Formats: sequence, structure tokens, C-alpha cells
Amino acid sequence: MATDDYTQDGPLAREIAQVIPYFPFKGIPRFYDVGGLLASPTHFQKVVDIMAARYGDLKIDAIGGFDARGFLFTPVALALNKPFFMLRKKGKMPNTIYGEQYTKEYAGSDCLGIPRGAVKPGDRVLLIDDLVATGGTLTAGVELVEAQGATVVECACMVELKFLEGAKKVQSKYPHANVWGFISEDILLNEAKLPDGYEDDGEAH
Ligand code: HSX
Repeated sequence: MATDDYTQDGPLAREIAQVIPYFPFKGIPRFYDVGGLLASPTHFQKVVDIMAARYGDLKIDAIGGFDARGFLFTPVALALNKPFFMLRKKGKMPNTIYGEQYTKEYAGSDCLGIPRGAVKPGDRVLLIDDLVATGGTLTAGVELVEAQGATVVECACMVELKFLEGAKKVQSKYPHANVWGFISEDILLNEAKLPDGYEDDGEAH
């Protein structure tokens, strides 16, 4: 199968969706676990190839990944031979420029930072995360990157929880920063088999 079918919930998205299970976690009935993708090198490679193909012809100066699951997509930066930077939560990285507090799908607020000098005025930046839910994380990332005088050309998310309308929220504030969600909750149907006594021990934050 070619890796240039970026259609949300298309055949390739459906194939990848099969290896992403969901669990009750952090009080969320369906928490989609990107660990299932990592456990399948074939599918993981396909996601990297899809993203590399999608952005191969786009002028990009840097790629940013969100703390923490966005960091899994560093192979996309290697495939495209672009610098990668981390958008990290507060207190995790030296020499950091911070943005404003933001809230996300499950409890709590946070603050993102990027390495000083990671993006320069005029840069065209691609942001990547495993999932967009409320869009709080993406919005905070776009805001921070653009405060440096750069432009976010797209936010790539492997999963988009459409019912939370996060992509719409990001794009109503930043119409030029397209949000591409590859797999929606409509096709994420891999319910994890839970052992007896399974407990949701996810921290709220
Ligand atoms: C999850 O929350 C994902 O890995 C993302 O980084 C984030 C998405 O939530 P939201 O900010 O869109 O609500 O941990």
C-alpha cells in the first residue's frame, strides 16, 4: 500500500488504527495508547513514512514535538533531514523560553517551553503530537512558536478526537495553521482486554 494516502480514516488510517488499543485511564473511558503503535515496527514505520511523504515537498525549517508522546515522531525529522526541537513542560529543560499556562483534555494546567533559539523569526515550523483532544496543547504550542516570529505551517496529529473539536479551536485562532488528524475515534475500535482487577492508576496530570 502506498504511503501517500493522508485521508482521515482512509484505508491506511484504518490499518494503523487496528494496533492502537484503548483503555480506561486517567478517568477517560477511551484512552488511546500509542504504545500499541510502537510495539509494531511495521505500523510505526508506516506512520513515519506517511508523515515524511506528506511533508516532503513542504518548505519547513524545523519540526517541534510535544512533551511527551510527540517526541516519538523524531524519525520524521530524520527522514526529512530537518532539525527537531522539544516543546517541554515546565522545569524539564535548560535555557528555555516559556509560553502561557494552558489546559488540556484531562485535569490540570501546564506551561510549555522551547529551547531558546530553536525557532527564528521567519521560520516555517511543523508541529507533531500523537493526539489532539481539546486542542489546548496545540494552541499553546502554536502561540509559543509564533511568539518567536515563526509561522506554524501545520500541526500533524496521528489521532484526532473529533468530538472534542480541538482542531476547530486551533484553526479558529490560527487559520493558517492547518491541523491534520490522520485517525479519528470513529475507527479506533480496538478495545483492550483488561486483566481481572485492572485499576485506573493514571495520574490526573
Ligand atoms: C495527551 O494530551 C496527548 O499526548 C497530547 O499531548 C494532549 C492532547 O490534549 P489536548 O491538549 O488536545 O486536550 O496527553
